[in-house]
Amino acid sequence: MILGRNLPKVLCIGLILITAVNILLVFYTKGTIQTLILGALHKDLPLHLAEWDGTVIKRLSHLEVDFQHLKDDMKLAMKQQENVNNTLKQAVEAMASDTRHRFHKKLFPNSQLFKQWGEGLSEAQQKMAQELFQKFGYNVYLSNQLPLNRTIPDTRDSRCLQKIYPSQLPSLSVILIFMNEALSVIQRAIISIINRTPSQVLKEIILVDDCSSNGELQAPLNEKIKFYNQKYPGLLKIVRHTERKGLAQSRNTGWEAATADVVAILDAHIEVNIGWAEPILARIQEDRTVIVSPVFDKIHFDTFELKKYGLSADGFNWELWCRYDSLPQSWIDQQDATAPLKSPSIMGILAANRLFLGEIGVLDGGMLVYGGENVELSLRVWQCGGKIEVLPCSRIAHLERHHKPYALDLSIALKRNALRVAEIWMDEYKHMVYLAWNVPLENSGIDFGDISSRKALREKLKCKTFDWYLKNVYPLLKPISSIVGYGRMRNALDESICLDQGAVPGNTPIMYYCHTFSPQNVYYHQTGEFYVGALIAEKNTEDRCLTDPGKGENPTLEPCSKAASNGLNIYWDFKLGGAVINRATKRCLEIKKGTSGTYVLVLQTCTAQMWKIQYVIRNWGTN
Ligand SMILES: *[C@@H]1O[C@H](CO)[C@@H](O)[C@H](O)[C@H]1NC(C)=O
Ligand SMILES: *[C@@H]1O[C@H](CO)[C@@H](O)[C@H](O)[C@H]1NC(C)=O
Ligand SMILES: [Mn+2]
Repeated sequence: MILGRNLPKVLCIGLILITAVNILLVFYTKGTIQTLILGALHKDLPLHLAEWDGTVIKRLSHLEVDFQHLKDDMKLAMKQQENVNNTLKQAVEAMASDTRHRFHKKLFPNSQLFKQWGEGLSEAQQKMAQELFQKFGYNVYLSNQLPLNRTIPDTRDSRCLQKIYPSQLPSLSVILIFMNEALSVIQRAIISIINRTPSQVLKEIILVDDCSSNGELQAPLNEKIKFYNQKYPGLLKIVRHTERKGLAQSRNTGWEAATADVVAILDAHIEVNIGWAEPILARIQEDRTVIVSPVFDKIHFDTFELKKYGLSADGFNWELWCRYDSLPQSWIDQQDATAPLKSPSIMGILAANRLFLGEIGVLDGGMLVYGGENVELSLRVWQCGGKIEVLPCSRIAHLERHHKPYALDLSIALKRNALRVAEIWMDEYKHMVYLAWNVPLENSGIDFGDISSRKALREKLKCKTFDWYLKNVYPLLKPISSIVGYGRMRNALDESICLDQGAVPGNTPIMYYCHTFSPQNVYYHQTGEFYVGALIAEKNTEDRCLTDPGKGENPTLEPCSKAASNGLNIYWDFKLGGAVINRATKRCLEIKKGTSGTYVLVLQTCTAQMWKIQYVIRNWGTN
């Protein structure tokens, strides 16, 4: 499960906004050019057109009939012309491209599929491509045309090519799990595995179908399997779920069917790269307790082109969303680009000694749909005596979907799974997951299922504590124990509006209509700080604190520890249902009617306004 590289959500939203503005600008510019040129042809010629001789202009009017022909003529004319005016040249290009589009009208100008791809497709082809894209979340139309055995760039560091691996390596079962994947994508995965894995180690490829409804994954897939097995007897197996069981249980099904020394449990929308298996098998042969992850490259959902990703550790935040973390200094200091990289977590795809993975409990079958099962495995591996490493010389290209058709809102499943992980593995730090998701600690109303057997497993394996994990494996996460109230902050004058972090980028908090997204998360600390916005609680990134700048009537948000060391006014007195008073300036956080008649957030002499915060920890606020 890969969800973007190292982009905090805030940054993501910012980028989306910037992109949106850029798109608008692009359209605006193109529109303007078109208006200019078409206008120029129909009305009086502007100055720079008048400089051209009549022939060229006559030719211009023919553009719509046969633009390619004319473009050549234009080029000739331009060569003949001494002082070619660049502005006009560009305008002509724009018009030529406009004409091309008129031959094949863009039917879905707003579809992400056609932003970088699809030039020259007929309307029927566009319709088909768009329909497949909606259904699968990637460009199946293109996938169906690309060779199943296509080559992809070798993205390994050159030093990987010098590595020598033992001639005797453990045998390998590759497990591909899928649910309504495109057949051509699955076939490309299979063929990449057959072509790029030493045949003496590749024992089997096990397909796990999590109850796909797609017709082409029934008989047609069976036919393909038969076909491959004629060429490679017994290589392919398929296990089909008769009901949908989700990611974790599909991986378990694959593990149960596997028989080789090592299992590699992969998604079916991948293409393994040259030499991917040897580093994995050699490392697991060396140490049976290591769970390994390859390095991922990205296959673009629209063009199917490969983008090389740099090496990074696999991590997660307090919501348990996975993400990429920067390389630890200790790894950099080794100065060996091929050295295994100790990693707090896996992204989802993994390889392991089959028996060891069984001993520690494979995957938690109680994790539903998608998300969090990778963090659950990771905590279990580390806390129960194993380790996780990313192997720089093993690379797998992974198709990053534009959207996941089976779960339009992934956060619902992840939230539920995250609470389950917290309850089983995170001991006295589990509140951090509840806080990050803005869920009450008691009676959350979220059913994370029966955890007794997983707790018994933890007991049986004599696993270490989450405290040990934080200190020894993932010190980047910074648990906080001083938070006493959290959730939405509402003023009694109008409870339909909530304290909100305001525009990003920007540091001016506002009052805004209450919603359920993290920009309205607020965390009040016993020590007096108010964090506003999504909870971060990490060593290298600061949460933002509500601040009285001391002058003017607008509060600000400042990076907390920097603000503290600069002596800014970030400490507030607050009791549930009472005023919010800055300890240094004695001003109150209040709301007042602005010029437009709506309430705005201000700092002013206290008028005894009352605030409430959604959830309370311990007995805070009652005394
Ligand atoms: C093209 O013509 C316009 C209008 O006469 C002029 O403003 C512009 O500088 C010219 N561009 C070039 C590159 O000569
Ligand atoms: C792919 O398969 C075709 C047909 O078997 C073959 O001609 C071609 O050389 C193969 N390409 C690669 C890159 O292996
Ligand atoms: Mn995937």
